Amino acid sequence: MNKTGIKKMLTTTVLAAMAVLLVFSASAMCEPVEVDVDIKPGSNENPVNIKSNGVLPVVVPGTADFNIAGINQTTIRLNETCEPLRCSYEDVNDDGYMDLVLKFETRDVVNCLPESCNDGDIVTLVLTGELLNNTSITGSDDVRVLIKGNGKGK
Ligand SMILES: [Ca+2]
Ligand SMILES: [Ca+2]
Repeated sequence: MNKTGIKKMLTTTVLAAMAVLLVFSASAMCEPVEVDVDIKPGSNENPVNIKSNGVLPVVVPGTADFNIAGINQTTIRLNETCEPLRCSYEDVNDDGYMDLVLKFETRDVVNCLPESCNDGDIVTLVLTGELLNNTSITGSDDVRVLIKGNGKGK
């Protein structure tokens, strides 16, 4: 093989490699960005009384790397179907970064729990949405299902 042949082969290889890289980075862009989700800030157990008529607060904390102002609030859903009642900005955990505070109607959240829930069950709620640049975001937190009235919570 002469020099031109080798050069041609190398160019083809490089082009092919670049094409593969492009495809890879394009698919990486479609992957949802993982965000932190804190249901009921201040509580680790996150009890949800299914008889409650109250609201369930869900916080997406902002960080140095993640500005919550970039979230398109109208796209946010909990377990695919629950729409937040209202959204506000507040530095809930007092770390200097604004956090997104979402309030969901507990009734709505209960409706998207599995039907076979038992008292004390731990259920993962998944929050999904989009950023203003259409990048998908996703995050989750667990709640503890309370079915019997035990006087705690509302
Ligand atoms: Ca919590
Ligand atoms: Ca904060």
